[in-house]
Amino acid sequence: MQNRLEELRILLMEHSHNYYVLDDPQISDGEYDRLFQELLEIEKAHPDWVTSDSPSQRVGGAALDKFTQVRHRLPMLSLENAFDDLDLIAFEERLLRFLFTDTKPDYMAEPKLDGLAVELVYEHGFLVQGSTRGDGTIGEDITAQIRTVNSIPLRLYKTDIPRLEIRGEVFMDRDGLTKLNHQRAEDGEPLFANPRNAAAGSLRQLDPKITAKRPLRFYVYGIAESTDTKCRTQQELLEFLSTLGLPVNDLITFCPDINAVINRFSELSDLRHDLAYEIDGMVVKVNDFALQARLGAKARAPRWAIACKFPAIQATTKILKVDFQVGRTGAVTPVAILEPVDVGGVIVSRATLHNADEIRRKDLRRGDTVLIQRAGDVIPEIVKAVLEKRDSSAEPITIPEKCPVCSHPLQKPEGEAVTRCVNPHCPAQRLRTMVHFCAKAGLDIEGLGKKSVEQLFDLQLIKDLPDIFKLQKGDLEVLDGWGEKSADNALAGIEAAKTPPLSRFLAALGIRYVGEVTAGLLENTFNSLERLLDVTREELLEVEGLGEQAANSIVDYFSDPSVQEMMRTFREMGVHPQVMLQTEENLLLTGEVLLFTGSLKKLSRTEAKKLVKENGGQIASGITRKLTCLVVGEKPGSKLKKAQEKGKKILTEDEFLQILDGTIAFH
Ligand code: I6G
Repeated sequence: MQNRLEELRILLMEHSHNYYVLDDPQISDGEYDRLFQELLEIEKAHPDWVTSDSPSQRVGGAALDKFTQVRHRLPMLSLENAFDDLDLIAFEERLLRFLFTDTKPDYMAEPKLDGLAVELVYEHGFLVQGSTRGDGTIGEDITAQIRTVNSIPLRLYKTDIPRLEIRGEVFMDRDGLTKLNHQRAEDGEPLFANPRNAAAGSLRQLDPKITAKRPLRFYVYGIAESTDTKCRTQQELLEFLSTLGLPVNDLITFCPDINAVINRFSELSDLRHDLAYEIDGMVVKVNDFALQARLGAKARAPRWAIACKFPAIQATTKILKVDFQVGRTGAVTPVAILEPVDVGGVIVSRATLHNADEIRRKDLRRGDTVLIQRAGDVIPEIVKAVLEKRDSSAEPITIPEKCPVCSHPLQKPEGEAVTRCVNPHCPAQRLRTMVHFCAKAGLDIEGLGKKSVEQLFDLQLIKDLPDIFKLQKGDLEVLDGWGEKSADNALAGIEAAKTPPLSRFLAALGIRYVGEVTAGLLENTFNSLERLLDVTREELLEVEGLGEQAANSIVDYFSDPSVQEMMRTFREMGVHPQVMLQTEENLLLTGEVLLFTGSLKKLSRTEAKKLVKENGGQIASGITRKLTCLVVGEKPGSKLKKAQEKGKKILTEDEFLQILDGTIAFH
């Protein structure tokens, strides 16, 4: 009997694959149902024989209280965008420059689905986890919901791979979305504006039984680590994943060169309206994994792939009025309040006008009819005024002379497009800084979203950043919209935010020109917050990747007495940013400052510098005091002599590579 159960599981798995993945059913629905009933009866008689890959386990288990977080073993990156043929050519040129070669690569081109990226983990062929992309590092565990998607196999055809982290897109096709929205309209529920929202809204149901009723589909696009299989190219990988039973989009094509990529983009632009599902562009990938590995990734996106987007969706509407918003850095941004209009399924009622130069360049007036556009998730923008429709009541838009919030005179520095409120005590700036500090891009404090921070600020419960750490339960639970539970939740979030990674803390402070990447450089180089309090401009300029604007801004910020006082208060409140030293310590070039000179034979300069950074080292700007080692290629020139005179360590290119592959030691 147990053998029959295993036989039924496999039979049903194959028929389900034929139906949902290959779109080629081999038996009738009635026959499938009979096999399924037989399986259910055996499982009912022997509940302990039910396995996680049984087709009976798809229907959706118990509802969850909340989603738990999942850290992706390797980050789920995003993709940079291209918009036309020229951008694609520029993409190839960048690749060739980086690789220091004239040999052009071949590519794979795939339709870009308007869905939700997910990771599926298979251990020994069994699906053990499904998660959302989240912020790329941490997503949500949606295993129970993922299991209900019929085209996602619960068990792969091969079970000899210990662990495989599959990445792909869950989406809803046009037919599925139309039917779902029809039903929602009948039930008086709000409609989903696009397939992406429908997929996300369906997967983020705590009750997987609801997800099971949604017509979700899935296509795989890759794996987390290309070396996990023996495949050498993206093309081989997709063929291999297909043999495992995973659904691979049959419109993915091999392109021998960038011209073929460009042709394919044009073909897909024509084809897109006839497809059963919505696509918003095409993803292009360098085919060869060895080249992909050499190209590596930037902070958020791989260098070897790009998303080429279809032209934006446009509509016309009217500028009703213009508001002026004061941002975190005092920048005053004009925002057009529009007559609400449907742009490709999304109702748009506001659009940024950016700054005075942009308004002048586009000659926009209050009362104008304007053409607006939206590209994917991008904030809508005004393309131009429809001049034929302008009437005499249209009024010029001028930036106010005084801050709309604190009335301090505004400044527009020579050569800059932005008008700024320079009053450091401007409440709008303080509020925006606090919102940023608590938000996802900052310390990501649970329970302190934008609305709550605005409320606490309005009530003067928080006036400055450290005040966040002084909040008491009694302050919060009595407020409108709060209760004991939400107060406890926020306080737990605040407590957890007291020991953030230093780089996260620095990015959260909202120092101009200090985003995630620069904050990372500061953490790696200076290793403590205290060290930054008296950092000099010269020291900052020695950090590779840190420019003059950022250096000036950092010095100005930390030398300000009110900032020094704020840092003291943070300490008193128990806020201690942490430095991730343990991984750094283990790296081969930690503490070393290298410089390359002469022509390298095996590496391009960019690759060489990247290797130094990946191995914990820094790059010197010249033969400086901090330099610890000069790597010399052919015809090294005067730098070699200078470094020798100063007693610096000298390595050849080969020795440098041998150190990195562990053949010889650095010291
Ligand atoms: O092939 C892809 C399709 C969609 C992707 C991708 C994607 O994001 C939604 N993202 C990455 C990072 C890669 N390929 C490599």
